[in-house]
Amino acid sequence: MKKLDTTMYFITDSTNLSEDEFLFRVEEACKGGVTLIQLREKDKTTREYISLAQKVHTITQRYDIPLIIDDRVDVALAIDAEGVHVGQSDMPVKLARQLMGEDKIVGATAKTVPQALEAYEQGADYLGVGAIYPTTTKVKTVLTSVDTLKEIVKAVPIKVNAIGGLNKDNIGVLRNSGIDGICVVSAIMKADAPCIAAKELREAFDELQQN
Ligand code: TZP
Ligand code: MG
Repeated sequence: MKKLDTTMYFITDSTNLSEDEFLFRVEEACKGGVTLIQLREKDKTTREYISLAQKVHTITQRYDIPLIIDDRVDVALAIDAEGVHVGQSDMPVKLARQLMGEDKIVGATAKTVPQALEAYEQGADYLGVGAIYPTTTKVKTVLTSVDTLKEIVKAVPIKVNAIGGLNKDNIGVLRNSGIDGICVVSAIMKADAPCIAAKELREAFDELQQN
C-alpha cells in the first residue's frame, strides 16, 4: 500500500544554496515533521537532477517520508522515488500513471474544477491548488481563489492541498476549506531554522483543522 499523507508537504528549491546547505535544510525539514517532500529542480541537467535526487532520497528514506519528483517521470523511475508531480504543461496524468504504475504516487496541479476532474479521472492521487497568495518562488502561475479551492475540494474525492505564498501567519484563510494539507517552499526552505519552521507550520495547520 502506498503511504500518502499530504498534511505538511514541503517542496524544495536549491537556488542559491550549496549542495551541503541544501541537503542539511532538507534533513532539518524531515526532523521538523514534514509528511511529504517534493524535489523541484528547473535548471539542472538530467544527470545533476538524478544525482541530487539520490542524495535527497537517502535522507527521506531514513525518516520514512515519501519523495516526489517534480515534472520528471524518468528521474522518478531512475531513483525509485515514491512518486511524481505533474503540472498542466507536463506529461498528462494518464501517461504518468501508466509509466509509474499503480503503487507510486502521482500528483497534479489544478487551478480550476475541470482541470481537477480531469486529473482525478486520469488517476491522480492528490492535487496541488494555487497560488493562493503571490509567491516569491520562481514559478509560472496565476492566483487561485479560496472559493475555487473549496469547489475543487467538493468536486474530487482525492486529497487536495493549497499552495502559494503560504506561511504560518496567513493560512487562516484556509479554515473550513476542506483541504488535506498545505504545500510550502519558502516558509521552510528560506527559514532561519527549517526544523522549527516546519514544526510551527504543522502546529498552525493542525490548529486550523481542529477549529
Ligand atoms: N506552484 C504554485 S505556487 C508555487 C508552485 C510551485 C510555489 C510556492 O512557493 P512558496 O515559496 O511556498 O510561495
Ligand atoms: Mg511542472
